Amino acid sequence: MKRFIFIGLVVVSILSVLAFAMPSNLVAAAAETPSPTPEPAVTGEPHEISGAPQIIHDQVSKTWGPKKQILDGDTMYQGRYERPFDQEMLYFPGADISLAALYRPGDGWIYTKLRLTQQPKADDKTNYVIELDLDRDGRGDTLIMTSLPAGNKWATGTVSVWEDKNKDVETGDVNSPNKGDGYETKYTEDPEMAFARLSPDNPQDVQIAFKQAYIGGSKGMFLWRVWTVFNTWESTKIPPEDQYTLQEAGVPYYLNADYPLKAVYGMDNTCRAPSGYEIYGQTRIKGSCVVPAAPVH
Ligand SMILES: [Ca+2]
Ligand SMILES: [Ca+2]
Ligand SMILES: [Ca+2]
Ligand SMILES: [Ca+2]
Repeated sequence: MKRFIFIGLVVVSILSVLAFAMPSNLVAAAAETPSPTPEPAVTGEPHEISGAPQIIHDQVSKTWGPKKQILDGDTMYQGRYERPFDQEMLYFPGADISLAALYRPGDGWIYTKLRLTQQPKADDKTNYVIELDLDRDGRGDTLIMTSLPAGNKWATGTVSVWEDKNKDVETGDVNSPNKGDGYETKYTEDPEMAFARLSPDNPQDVQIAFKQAYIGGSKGMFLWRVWTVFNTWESTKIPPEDQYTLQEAGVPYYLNADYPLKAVYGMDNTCRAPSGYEIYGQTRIKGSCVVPAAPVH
């Protein structure tokens, strides 16, 4: 018995060390709340956000950003970006994601929050994006994009939804970009599929809600992550590793030979996290969040 307790303590200790060692990548899973079936189609606006979120932390670059560089969090071959800078390496804290949260309260909507390092404003010229990977192959399928929402009320006016119908997103890599057409098809089936607003509670948050029917209902499974992209980035040019090599893109690490940023600037994203299911240990999903290894039974 003592031996099992000892092993248990060792596992707990290792997990604690992992949790402290990797704060920018850690993903915390929230329990799913099953909703009643059959699921009625929702209409009207999303509601207030409730329940426990799943949270993805992202690198915050406010210390090094003003020095025209970053310390960590940008790995282009993994599709991970930390480039909230313009072409002159001027830092935009309102475009620097610090965390993302996703809520599935079971009311017909899925809610997401993007928390920026500073209150977002129109001068940031930034779009806020949630990317969905519906077949969970580690390649995005849909972008729900909004420019800066007008206010604290849910509205569709700033939102557009783009799909990769011809499935060419992330089929190349940074060494041989596929030069595809990204998320080329505008989704028009339901003009009220997604809403956005500024948070009524936290001035640093942009919120996006979309119908859970889009991901297959209350038990739907998908991978997700969030982006900020300057509004000069069309959905057809995302992700940028499909369009540019590392040399063309430039690098935000000061001592790197490819510093400073060149073609790929004005961009931040998070790692990818699963919703509705779990990933344990090693995964082949590109840019996946680091998750603790499965417990040994
Ligand atoms: Ca990032
Ligand atoms: Ca960031
Ligand atoms: Ca996919
Ligand atoms: Ca495409």
